[in-house]
Order: sequence, then structure tokens, then C-alpha cells
Amino acid sequence: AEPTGSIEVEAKFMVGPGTEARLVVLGAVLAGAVSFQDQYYDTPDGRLTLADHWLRHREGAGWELKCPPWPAGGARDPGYGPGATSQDGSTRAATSLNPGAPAQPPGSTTAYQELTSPAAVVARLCAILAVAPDPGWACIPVAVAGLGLEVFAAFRTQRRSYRLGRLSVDLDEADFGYAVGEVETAVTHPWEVPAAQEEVTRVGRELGVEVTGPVMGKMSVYLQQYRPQHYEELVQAGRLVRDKMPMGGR
Ligand code: V4E
Repeated sequence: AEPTGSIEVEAKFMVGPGTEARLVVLGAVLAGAVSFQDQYYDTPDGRLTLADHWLRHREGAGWELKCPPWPAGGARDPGYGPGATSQDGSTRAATSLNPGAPAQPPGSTTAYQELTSPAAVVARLCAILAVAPDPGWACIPVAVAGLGLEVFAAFRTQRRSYRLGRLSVDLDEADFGYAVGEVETAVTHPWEVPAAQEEVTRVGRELGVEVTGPVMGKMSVYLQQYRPQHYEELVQAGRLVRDKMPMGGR
């Protein structure tokens, strides 16, 4: 099937004191500075996130579901099946509606679909949770309540967004004391993902402070701090990479 909406290809990098100057040298233009609160939802036993599905309500943007963009082994699978390897050498496997499928390797680039249409979000949630959709679940808050989803993470981000050609670069500072950068681009088709990954990786390397390991996302750091058991389960399931760099190390 045609993908619903675009696929967001992202690489995280570690922000340092020189990052904004480097952005300007590369010709990036500040597109805006915003602050927003995110609330992430899951079942009490974490079945959405264990299936690599990230449902959030973002202030100013509304409901969004970040999820793997292609069904495992689907016609448009861009060759990420078992055996394909990514730049960090980890096995990259297609994720899918199958909650047991391997995650995309955390810590390198990621490619996620961002569903916002209520019908698409609710259909995907029901598929993952193996629940028959209720005709009354046309709006997301009603479905969220009906599915028994609860907030498991809530934090505020201050974001400075730069435009760099067809890339966007976000410099994020979360209210629990973690800063991270993200280079992002959007593609329409799965086969465009590898070239986009190369590009966001290259620019992320140019902008970021050099680090030896993968750069943690805000969620990894948040869960490690506030939800250590959920964090541990996600690491075990291969959905998050273990944080080897405690925040004091910045
Ligand atoms: C997809 C995902 C999560 C949801 C949050 O996504 P993230 O890109 O980290 O946050 P943010 O605020 O920058 O979202 P944006 O505004 O760009 O839409 S939490 C964990 N994941 C999976 C994941 C992963 N496995 N590895 C890495 C490096 N990032 C995310």
C-alpha cells in the first residue's frame, strides 16, 4: 500500500557550544524558536512502545503516532530485512504491525512515519493492541480512554529550528536537563530512505560534538531517570539503546 503521509528520517547529534555557529557557516537559517509540552501514552504494561509505537499529544501540534513506516516484508520494504546491515553494523530489520518484530537499530538514524489522521492513528493502535475498533472511537481522546492508555512520560522541550536546504535541524533542550540535536528530512517512499539516512548522518557529524557511542534521545534519558523499569524493558526489547553517558558527563 502507499505510505500514509511522509517518512521522517532523522539523525541525533550532541549539541555543543559551537553548534549554532557551525549551522550559520553551513548556511542554515533560524526558522523559529518554540516551546511545547509532550505527553506520551501507552498501556500500563507498555505494549505500544515495546512494539516501537510512540503515541503523543504535543502542544500546538495535537496527536501524533510515530511508528515504523513499512510492514515487515511488504512490497515496499527497502531491503531492511534480516541480514541487511546499517552503518553501525547492527542488523536492520523491518518493523511492522507485528509487536515481536525487531526494532530499527536505536542510536543510528531512524525512519518513522508520523500518523496524525485520527482514523489512521486509531486503526494502527487497534492493530497493535489486537483490539476490535469501536465505532465510537472517531476522535483520539475517546479511543485513548477506551483502550486504557495512560501518560507514561511528560516533559517540555525548548526547540530552536533551523532550515538547511531540504533538511531541518532542531536543537532541543528538555526540561529535565538534557540537550540534543536532530537533523531531519522527509521522504515519500521507502526506497528513498537510504540516501536520506546518508545525508542526515553526514550533516549530523558536521554539526555535532564528536561522541564515541550513539547519541541518546530525550525519551531514553527521561525513562532512564523517571521510569527505570520501563526503560529496562525497552532496552531488553531492542527499542532503546542503553545510555552509556550519564547526564553529568556533558
Ligand atoms: C520514535 C521514538 C520516540 C518518540 C520520540 O521521538 P524523538 O525523535 O526521539 O523525539 P522528538 O521530540 O525529537 O520528536 P520529533 O519532534 O522529531 O517528531 S522515543 C524513542 N523512539 C525510537 C527511537 C530510537 N529507537 N532511537 C533513536 C535514536 N531515536 C528514537
